[in-house]
Amino acid sequence: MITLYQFRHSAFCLKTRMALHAKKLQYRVEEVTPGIGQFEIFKLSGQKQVPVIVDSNDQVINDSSTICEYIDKKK
Ligand SMILES: N[C@@H](CCC(=O)N[C@@H](CS)C(=O)NCC(=O)O)C(=O)O
Repeated sequence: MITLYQFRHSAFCLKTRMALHAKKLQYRVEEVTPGIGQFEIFKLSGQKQVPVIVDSNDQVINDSSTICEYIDKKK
């Protein structure tokens, strides 16, 4: 299962959700609180922006385009 860390109203996060839906992948969403919640994002991914996904194999990926490429290649 993929976990998507996001801001609900972010276009970059919408782009990521659209890619997940296009591939019919199941995922869960963790809504990130702007500011304080980004500390966890930084600990997780080494940078503070969303979207970030964590795949079940513990792969952590940030940047919506990189995430879309990962999702596209995923079986
Ligand atoms: N190039 C990044 C941009 C991501 C981005 O700008 N995310 C914004 C939300 S729309 C963000 O996390 N802003 C918080 C910040 O920069 O502290 C991507 O495509 O994912």
